[in-house]
Amino acid sequence: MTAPAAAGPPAGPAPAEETSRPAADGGTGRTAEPVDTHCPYCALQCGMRVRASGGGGVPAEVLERPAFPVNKGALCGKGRTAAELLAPAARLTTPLVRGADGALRPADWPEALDRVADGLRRTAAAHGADAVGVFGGGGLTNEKAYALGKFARVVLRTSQIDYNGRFCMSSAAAAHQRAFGLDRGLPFPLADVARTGCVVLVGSNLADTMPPALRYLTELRENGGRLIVVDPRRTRTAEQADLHLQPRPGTDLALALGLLHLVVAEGRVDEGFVAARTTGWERTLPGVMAHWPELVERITGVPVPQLREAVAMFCDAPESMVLTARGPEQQAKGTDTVSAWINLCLATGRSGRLLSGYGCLTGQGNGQGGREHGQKADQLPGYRKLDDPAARAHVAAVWGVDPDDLPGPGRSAYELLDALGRDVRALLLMGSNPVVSAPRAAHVAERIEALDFLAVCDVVLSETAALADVVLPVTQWAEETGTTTNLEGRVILRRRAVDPPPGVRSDLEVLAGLARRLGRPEGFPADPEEVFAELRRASAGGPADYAGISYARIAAEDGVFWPCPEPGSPGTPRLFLDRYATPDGRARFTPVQHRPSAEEPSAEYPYYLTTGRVLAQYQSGAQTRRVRELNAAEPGPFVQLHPRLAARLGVAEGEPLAVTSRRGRVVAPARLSAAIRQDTVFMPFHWPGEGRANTLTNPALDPVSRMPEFKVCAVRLERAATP
Ligand SMILES: Nc1nc2c(c(=O)[nH]1)N[C@H]1C(S)=C(S)[C@@H](COP(=O)(O)OP(=O)(O)OC[C@H]3O[C@@H](n4cnc5c(=O)[nH]c(N)nc54)[C@H](O)[C@@H]3O)O[C@H]1N2
Ligand SMILES: Nc1nc2c(c(=O)[nH]1)N[C@H]1C(S)=C(S)[C@@H](COP(=O)(O)OP(=O)(O)OC[C@H]3O[C@@H](n4cnc5c(=O)[nH]c(N)nc54)[C@H](O)[C@@H]3O)O[C@H]1N2
Ligand code: SF4
Ligand SMILES: [Mo]
Repeated sequence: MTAPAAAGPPAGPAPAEETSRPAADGGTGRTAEPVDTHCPYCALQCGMRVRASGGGGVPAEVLERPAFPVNKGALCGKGRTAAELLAPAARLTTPLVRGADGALRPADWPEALDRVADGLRRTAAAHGADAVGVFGGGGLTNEKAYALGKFARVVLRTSQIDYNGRFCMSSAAAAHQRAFGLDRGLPFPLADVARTGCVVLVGSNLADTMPPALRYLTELRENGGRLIVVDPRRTRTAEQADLHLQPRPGTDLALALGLLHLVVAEGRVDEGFVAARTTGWERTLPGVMAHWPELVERITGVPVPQLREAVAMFCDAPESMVLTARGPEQQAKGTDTVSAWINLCLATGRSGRLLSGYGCLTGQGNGQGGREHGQKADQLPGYRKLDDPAARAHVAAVWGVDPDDLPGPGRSAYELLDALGRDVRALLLMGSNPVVSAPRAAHVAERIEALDFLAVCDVVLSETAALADVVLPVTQWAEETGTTTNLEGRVILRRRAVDPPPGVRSDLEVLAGLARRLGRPEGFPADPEEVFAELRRASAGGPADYAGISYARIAAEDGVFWPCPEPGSPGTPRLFLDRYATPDGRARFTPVQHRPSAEEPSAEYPYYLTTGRVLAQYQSGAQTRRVRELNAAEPGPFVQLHPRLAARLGVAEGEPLAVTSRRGRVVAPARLSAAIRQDTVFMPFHWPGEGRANTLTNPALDPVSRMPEFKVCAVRLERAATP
């Protein structure tokens, strides 16, 4: 990165003194009572209790919270060890600024915030407001996501904001909107899964990615229900299944069409439901009929008898569900793929009624709420659309600005990262580590380094933060209060249980300090409950309506499901039972056709690479790689491959294997397993460096959702020389 201009005195108004924060423990350094809160990591948002333990080392302990209904006390190893990162030694405790020598050095908060305000202001002055970008995260609380979106539109007045949720569930969100007129990951509580008759789990490795949720699949089978898992690997989740379909990566669209073809051929369409509650079936049928079983077997590799067995299981059950996760969604045709699975549900009447339906298993801690309140490029709070004049007018009134002053939609996440150092020259990043997690990561790192100015808010010095001109150390889950919305659409409350170390501030305090410096002191409170009160008003009347939800209600009711328009309304655990959120109240079929992945194996790159997760590491690993127990369980990258493929390549267990795609080359130890297809290798993406999976991945984007194709690219494999 080019060295930032030396920070002059801020041109904005002189900052008032920044922060006053009441101590959680009344200043004693000890909190006697454990506090009910939630895990910092995935979308299951397991309930837990945290007790401040005082003294040095790890300042808190994580306890079970059996009364919380979703996880009923169970936690995975990540949740159990989450408190380790609260220790001052494990994280950042002072702002860092890049000095004239090019190295990061400690700084005090006023200097650091001045530098950020100055960097953003200079870029906007020289290149226009849209030369300043903002990148957020689906792990941020609703309050932070809301404040970040407002900060971009009102203070920076830039259209260039997006977030890592684009890499996560955006294809399912787009397909949800298309079919139902509304996007809530699960339109029913997770517990319904245990009571339906058949679940098709498409590209989810729940056993590793949401372990406490496995109980619902176990209960399903104990209740006599059947489980079908669709995954190119025989995962721990697939091992639970009555039927495991093991398709080639990137062929889920053909698979869903093939199943629906058999539904039609076998006369199992629910004509009454289709007539009464849907539109578009006639237009959809020809595409379905074009995917006859033998063709689908050729495309997917799934034998016809298995297709028939799956249709029988799905249709013989009185009720059934399809749940998708990243496997089918993180494809350049992810939106159409999810639409195809929704079409299957609609044609069989498995939607809009109790214990039946389609759902997406959202991933990040606030993957649901984070996509509702305005950090997305095309969006305003309450899941309103930025290009809708009525939405602009409503939100502008809450923000006290002229609707015409709100910018329009900006670039999607990968397109924004790709524009860095060119059209977008300064970036404020909060809650993501794209140097590890973005597709074609070497290119993204290069773009980030080409920025004139980068500011990163993080709890640790992530690989991306290490490239910043200013790093702002922020408080964490157990040190702050705020709401998240779990994968069910249940709005829940994380509560402050311990005091943060001196020297860190909350993301909300950072935004307040920057807004003040940039001449917009009002409208950016640092108190989360105040932000939430405004979010309620901004979301009122929108699709994701939080107006009736309060911190007090959440605490009293184990969370409240949106939409909840009035304080007196009960919230909405189950959507679409009477009508869909479309203008005519009917669900919409979408005609879709199978197409190949953006990159298919060739002579030069003969194998599929797919990527994903392991149990003990979380995302870019910025947090979990710093936790001893987790790191011991999964210390580094690997390439999972079938023993027969390994034999052909002459590589043994643990030996370094080079994996090369059109974007780059990585080396990681081979991990042999008969659980994976022989034409496919799998790499987890949690590590930087030589074994970074995203060096290889293809940034081909879905035309609707702008989701990159993390789950399929073509690679070459070679034994690497042992170092
Ligand atoms: N331990 C752990 N848990 C996590 C996370 C984490 O990083 N670590 N992250 C959280 C987040 S943000 C998310 S989004 C979720 C993700 O949760 P999941 O979607 O369960 O996780 P992945 O491992 O990305 O992908 C799931 C499965 O998709 C399969 N797959 C690969 N390609 C294809 C394909 O073409 N078709 C099909 N049908 N399947 C395919 C993979 O083999 C893998 O087993 O996990 C959340 N929970
Ligand atoms: N190859 C491949 N790549 C993928 C995927 C895949 O399946 N395969 N999955 C994609 C998916 S689904 C996702 S969700 C992304 C996730 O990838 P990232 O966006 O990189 O997600 P994290 O690693 O969770 O990064 C969050 C960062 O924010 C910090 N942080 C945590 N909480 C807070 C907070 O409250 N405030 C602030 N300021 N910072 C905080 C953490 O320390 C960490 O550095 O990766 C995507 N990348
Ligand atoms: S399953 Fe997810 S929310 Fe639950 S403890 Fe593990 S990481 Fe945390
Ligand atoms: Mo995700």
